[in-house]
Amino acid sequence: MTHPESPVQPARDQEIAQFRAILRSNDRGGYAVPSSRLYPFQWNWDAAINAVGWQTFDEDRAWQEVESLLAGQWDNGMVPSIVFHKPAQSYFPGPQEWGCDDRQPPTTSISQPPVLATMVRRMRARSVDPAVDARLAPIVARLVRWHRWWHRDRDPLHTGLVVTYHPWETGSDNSPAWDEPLKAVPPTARAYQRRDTGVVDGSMRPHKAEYDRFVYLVDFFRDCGFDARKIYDGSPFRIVDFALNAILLRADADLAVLCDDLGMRDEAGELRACHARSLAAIDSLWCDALGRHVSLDTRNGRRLEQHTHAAYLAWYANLFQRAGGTARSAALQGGLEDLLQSTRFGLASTHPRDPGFDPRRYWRGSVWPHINWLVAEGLSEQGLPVAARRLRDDTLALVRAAGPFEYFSPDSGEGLGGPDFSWTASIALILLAGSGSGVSQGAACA
Ligand code: 2M8
Repeated sequence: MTHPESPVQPARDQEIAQFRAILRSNDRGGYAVPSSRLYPFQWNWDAAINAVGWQTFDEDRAWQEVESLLAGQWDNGMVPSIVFHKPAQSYFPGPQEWGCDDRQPPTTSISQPPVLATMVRRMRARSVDPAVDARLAPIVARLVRWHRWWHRDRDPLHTGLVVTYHPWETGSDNSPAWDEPLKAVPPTARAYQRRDTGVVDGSMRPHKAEYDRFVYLVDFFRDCGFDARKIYDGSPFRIVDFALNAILLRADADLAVLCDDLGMRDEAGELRACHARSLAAIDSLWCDALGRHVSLDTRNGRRLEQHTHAAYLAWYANLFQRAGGTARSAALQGGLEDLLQSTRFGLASTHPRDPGFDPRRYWRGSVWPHINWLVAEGLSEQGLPVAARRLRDDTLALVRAAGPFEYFSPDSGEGLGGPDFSWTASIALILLAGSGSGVSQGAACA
């Protein structure tokens, strides 16, 4: 702990002030945009991370971030990937392309990795508001409806694993893991105008071939009238993303505890049943030969074996609690060590040995601060503090040297993508406030 009069303290205070100022400048009134020109709306998992960032200095504003996101929830429970609270021209595709411009507020028709319940549990544990549970009750009720939507609409055959229909829904949009399944998606035949490459250099963004397919899928969902069964049966892209399923598993356990705490016993039981089924099912994604879990293309049963950051979320999801878990955790630690040693800064989102690796192009190799933090949280919780420390230290080193960019080159440390990025500032605030989740996984999954 730093002594109050130590010369380090003013520098730290200055840093904290800088990161707070980024959140404040990206605040559009109850929600923060990820980066003002590149992403001028509220994104789902960004909002969850930003809420934790806000809570380091403004708890009321933190809960507003959550409430604003949940205001976009659909009647079927889905919490969309983007809530278009106010119009802005600098982003494509907007609410009209999604076919959701008549909703209030307008949204997309897909979701994003459900980290929110885990973040809300953490926020409750750190709350200084004596009336927090009154504020939480409607939030938790909405979270329960969202999780039900995942298990019902995205797992209609009750396999225990949820599917996703769009790379944007995974959050790791152009990961090499999606290259193969994306080949089954026809490129759109219609003209469209990208906006992202007008804001950041095209070498840091997905290729046109990927966007042609991203747009095809957006149109396909709209043309299906957002009918859950039609989309499940007909979507040319239908994958089980290991990262998203691991995040949901963890979030189900955390939401069950929140339900217990608020006296929602039936909901807690329902979530624990989902959790138990998913925990058994996710085992099928483990690959002994690789020593890690992989994703799955459910259209053809093929495993998506690219070495990406996703596998390292297994600790965060507490997947090694069962028989044989210790050996698997050791195998995964070997993979992590190898990935960390392969670049100057960890955690590269794709291993440099993977043919799809590109250190500057978005999810094909760059380091993402929020992924580092989630992985580090899992490592700490599972008693692996050395690797956790390495990830936290690398993250702060990158942000300090290059500034709070969207992502970073794992080789040069160059800041890439959007500048003054909200969740990067949030992660820096969280790391500077001290590590540890304040959440015990053992209690969650008991
Ligand atoms: C990126 O995704 C959006 C689409 O949702 C885009 O590229 O236009 C991803 O990095 C995603 O994970 C993130 O939530 C979003 C906003 O930061 O940007």
